Amino acid sequence: MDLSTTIAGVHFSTCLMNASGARCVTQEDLEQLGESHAGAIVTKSMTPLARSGNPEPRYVSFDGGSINSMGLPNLGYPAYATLIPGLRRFKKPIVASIAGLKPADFLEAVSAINDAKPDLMEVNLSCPNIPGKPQIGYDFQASEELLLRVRDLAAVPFGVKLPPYFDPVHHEAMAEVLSRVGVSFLTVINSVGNGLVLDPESETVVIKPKGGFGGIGGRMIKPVALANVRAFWKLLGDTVQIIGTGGVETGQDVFEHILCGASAVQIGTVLVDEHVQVFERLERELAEWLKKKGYDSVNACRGKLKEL
Ligand code: RRO
Repeated sequence: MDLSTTIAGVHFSTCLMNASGARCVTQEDLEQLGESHAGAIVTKSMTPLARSGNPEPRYVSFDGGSINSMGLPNLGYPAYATLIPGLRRFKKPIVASIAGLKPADFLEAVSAINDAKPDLMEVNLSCPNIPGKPQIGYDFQASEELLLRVRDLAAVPFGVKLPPYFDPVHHEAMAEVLSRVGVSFLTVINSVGNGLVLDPESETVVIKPKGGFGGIGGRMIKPVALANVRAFWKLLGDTVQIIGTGGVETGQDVFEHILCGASAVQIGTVLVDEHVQVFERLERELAEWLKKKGYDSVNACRGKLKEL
């Protein structure tokens, strides 16, 4: 079974990789991804300065999903710029995730990371967890202005990591921004921002930052993720590759993302739960699904969802 894929002209030997944020902050995390069956190494979103993130507890998984308000804990881009060349020994694509608290942070990180030559950059317009900083992806004009400046600087192909949208008008508006800018790929979706999970016994929220509000991931967000993959695939076709993220626990979930139009799939909550061994299981389960449905590759299945 051919599980390989191509994103922005870069070949991936399998279409499964970590979602930025899940087990990818430290050198050890990144090396474990390198040694695993993951098809790529995606870094934690990086900012100019190292950050320890929000106060704990800040990540809780529960039956059906996870809630997080990590607050961008990362080593800072200078550390990732130093680490990336060493990760090349794993002979798989390296995707540098770029974030910031203000536009200048993104531009600084893009310029610095150029020299480390990651294969791709994923510009994160959708972190929901910085108090007082709205998700840029919900402001179409601000997104376009930032991406145009990134385009002027980036020396490798770049894509965007988007928040979930819940209205076709918003999918259309963002697709137009992406087309005008000429981004190479998109990753949809980031966590569903500012959900609330609580413990009725103790009558308390389960995470500390922002009064308990945080990004929701895992099984319960799959329909939202699939809808965003499908909406953008229908708007953009195969001109811009889509990395589906959200709600993937099994090979069936990966298969569903690919049917909707995803060229690759990222794994978040279940990677945190199961560690990097999850990639072998998902690879096996995806191959079984493709075989059962008569496809010989990920490519052959992409976008084949039927409508009634
Ligand atoms: O670090 C986080 O709190 C975080 C980020 Br940057 C993100 O993009 N998505 C998320 O769920 N958490």
